[in-house]
Amino acid sequence: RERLDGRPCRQRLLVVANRLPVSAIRRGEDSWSLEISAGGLVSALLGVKEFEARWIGWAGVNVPDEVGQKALTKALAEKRCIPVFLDEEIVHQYYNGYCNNILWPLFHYLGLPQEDRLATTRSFQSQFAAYKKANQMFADVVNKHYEEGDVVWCHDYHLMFLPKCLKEYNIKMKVGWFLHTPFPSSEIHRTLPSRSELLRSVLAADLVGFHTYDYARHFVSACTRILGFEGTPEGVEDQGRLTRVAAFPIGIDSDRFIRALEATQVQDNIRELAERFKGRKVMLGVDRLDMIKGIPQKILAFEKFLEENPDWRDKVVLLQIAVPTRTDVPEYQKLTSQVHEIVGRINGRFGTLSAVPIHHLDRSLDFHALCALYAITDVALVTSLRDGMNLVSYEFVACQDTKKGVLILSEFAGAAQSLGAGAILVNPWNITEVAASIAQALNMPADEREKRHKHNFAHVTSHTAQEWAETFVSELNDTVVEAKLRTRQ
Ligand code: ADQ
Repeated sequence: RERLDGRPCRQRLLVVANRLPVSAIRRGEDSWSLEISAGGLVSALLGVKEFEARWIGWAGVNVPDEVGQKALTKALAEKRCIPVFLDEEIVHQYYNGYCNNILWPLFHYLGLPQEDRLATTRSFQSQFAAYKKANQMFADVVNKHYEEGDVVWCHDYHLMFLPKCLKEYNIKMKVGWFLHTPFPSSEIHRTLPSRSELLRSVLAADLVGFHTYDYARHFVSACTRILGFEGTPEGVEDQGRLTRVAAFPIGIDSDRFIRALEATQVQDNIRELAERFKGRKVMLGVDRLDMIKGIPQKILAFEKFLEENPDWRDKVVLLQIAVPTRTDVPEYQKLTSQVHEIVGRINGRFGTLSAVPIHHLDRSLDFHALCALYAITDVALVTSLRDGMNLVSYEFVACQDTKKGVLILSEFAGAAQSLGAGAILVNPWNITEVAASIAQALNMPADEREKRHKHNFAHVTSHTAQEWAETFVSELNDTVVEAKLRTRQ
């Protein structure tokens, strides 16, 4: 394609994700204020220079009226975002229901919901119907904005039905799909009532990507065992049609963190924090408050460490920053109370009039405050029970070039594959082992810390988010679109 002035246009990349990277607040009948949320995906794609990215997704708000929808569409267009409008009932059934209550726990090995079987079956069916309907609504918007030559990159477990919907519209559309969570063992995926339909829909894509080789292998096994398709070194093949399947480990925009450490605001914050925790080693946890992050297990391991190491009791503090998410879901409310109860008990048990061993904050921190915390930390504790990758571990390493602190990392986080050589790897379910790792980390000699940090820092600064996005998109561009749909059901 060429512009009117004859210069070639950059290829357009349509990024489709459940949520747009903005928070939208309604100011009046036809006015909105928008704030860009600088997540990993946004900075990854800002770094991809040879493509012109457009975002398609839900803005996270219910806009039932046409005036509001028009105004929001116009405001979003300035940020290169295109909204998909979902009503409250669809959001309830598709997002809270099928995505967060069924797929999220299942993909993290927490199984399907265990309530009354009949009720579960009924709600399962209506939630799956809503999931398909919502995916079709995303597909309608993509199709409306698609121009020949665009590439379409679908993200995550919310949109597993999308590749098929898109190919039904236009078989020549180049479609990639990337999963940010683990893909579980095929034995786990087999329990999902809609297992085959979802696999077939994903296989309609030209390229399917995962964070690790293991997740890619689990996906291929699910396709061979459940659908009877053939697994090949390139991906999954059926009746001559190949879907490329590969690992594309995500990274972070490490320069953004390294640069932030030089900002005056961050330097001031670092000095303040160092003063406040003078004489004590700082341990840090930063997680969304989600059952997959293993927060109760982490805190119990810290308690065991304090129990077994009385000399450390007034010399170490654990800062646990937990951003509440999905706060309307009962399991998440239960988790919050459980964490509060454990923290209260441990602080009551080991606290003194002047200090407590655990500071637990139920909130998000802004970027600069987070960088300062990462920088003053001696030991970071990432104990996810399962985690697609875990970017907190990467962010911590990026901010540690002065201090050279230790990373304790769950072997069930995708990051264990990349940062395993520099971190202390643990089984987060084994509280005794995690407690022993805390002691090992706090007592680690400086030369060993330095050696481990160097390894991880080299990885985090050379495998960036930008490189991840570029590799995925250029590989997607290289796939040959086979203009036929699978016919086998
Ligand atoms: P998440 O489950 O959200 O992502 P993670 O990869 O750790 O997990 O990313 C969380 C992001 O939120 C980080 O950038 C972190 O800085 C930020 N964050 C977390 N707690 C915060 C707090 N209290 N205050 C401020 N910021 C906070 C999903 C998958 C992961 C996968 C990513 C990317 O579950 O496994 O690594 O997508 O693919």
